[in-house]
Amino acid sequence: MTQSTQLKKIREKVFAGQRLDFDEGLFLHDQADLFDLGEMANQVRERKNGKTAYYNVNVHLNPTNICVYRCVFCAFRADLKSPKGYRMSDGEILERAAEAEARGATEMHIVGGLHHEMPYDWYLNIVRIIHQAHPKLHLKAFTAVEWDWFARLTKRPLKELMQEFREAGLGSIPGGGAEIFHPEVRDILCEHKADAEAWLKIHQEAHELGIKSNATMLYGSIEKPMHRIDHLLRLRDLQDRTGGFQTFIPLAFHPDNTKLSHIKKPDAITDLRIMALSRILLDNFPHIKAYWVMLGIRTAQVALSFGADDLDGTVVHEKIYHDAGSDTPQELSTMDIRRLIQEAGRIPVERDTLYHEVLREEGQRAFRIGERLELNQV
Ligand code: V47
Ligand code: SF4
Repeated sequence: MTQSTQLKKIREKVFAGQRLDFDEGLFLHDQADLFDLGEMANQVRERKNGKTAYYNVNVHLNPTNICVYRCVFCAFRADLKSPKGYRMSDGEILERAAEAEARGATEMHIVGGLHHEMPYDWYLNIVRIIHQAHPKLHLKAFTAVEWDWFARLTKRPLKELMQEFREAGLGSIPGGGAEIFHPEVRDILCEHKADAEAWLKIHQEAHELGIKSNATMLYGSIEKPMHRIDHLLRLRDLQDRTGGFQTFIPLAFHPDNTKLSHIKKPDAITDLRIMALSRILLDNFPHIKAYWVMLGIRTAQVALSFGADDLDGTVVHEKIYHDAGSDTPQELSTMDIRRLIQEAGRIPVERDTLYHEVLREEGQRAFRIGERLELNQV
């Protein structure tokens, strides 16, 4: 089959809502031009989410950066005795949660390092004290790597731990720690932490308990195209079985201050290609997120026409990407986010973590493209 016949066949499948296989994914990755990819991804995006672009009002909390692991792509972690290392007290954590509520946040995104000395109860207590003080905040807490660590610390079954956390106030699980599943890459990036099977099993168990989660892929370090396609299809396979994933977030590697600082950060074209490819291949994921902190505001805006239907949130206090060289602002106001979405020709909708629309004032639903918004400032 010639290249153009193959592309035509794939386009027809995508437009008919049919699933692509590994070879077709690889063909698109290597051969399709940016506009073909964008057109197909946008078709899938609009079929699933129309012209809507979601955002939420959230705050990040990284209770510690001290970590037993040494992932080579990570600029955030610190050794136990390092001057850069920190661990927040309960008081500092509660202060951050009070700040989140005062800003009108509906979500706290809580992830961090695996501290050498802190017991399981320390992590559980973080969720408990925040939930007790601010029961309306949705707590999206701890990546699969952290959950794997909790199971190693306690030697208890994961589902039991998740139940315990849910009773303490856990709402859902973020998508971090997935990196690249394929062992040829994973063994180099992060040798000792939860492997692909463990990561997928943890999300499966969460889904079986009715806990929703997200998924990510770290691209642009040492992986090859086939590793990216393999990663996406493993996620699609689990989603077929559980339906528990809400959002996929492609994460571009940021090299500054990491052991891979000789590698160049992916360019905007790569970012858009991966965004589009993810939307096309992950036909069973409801949402694809253009995480503006990682992409930069301009590329995130364009990504809303290359498959993405979500910009994440106001964020505030982001450390992981800023430690690794991100020059995006520390936060965006909801007014900024709504304006960015409208400029991209999309309809801004504030969502909560589980994608319910948040209506803050009477009539907000009426806001449409072109209107200048003064509402929703927090
Ligand atoms: O697990 C760490 C990645 C993840 C670097 O679920 C890096 O809604 C690039 O998962 N360059 C944490 N990536 C962030 C994350 C996330 C972000 C936004 C929303 C959600 C969600 C999840 O960041 C880590 C790791 O995969 N990461 N260091 C780096 N230098
Ligand atoms: Fe630790 Fe997470 Fe950084 Fe790996 S990515 S070193 S697990 S903080």
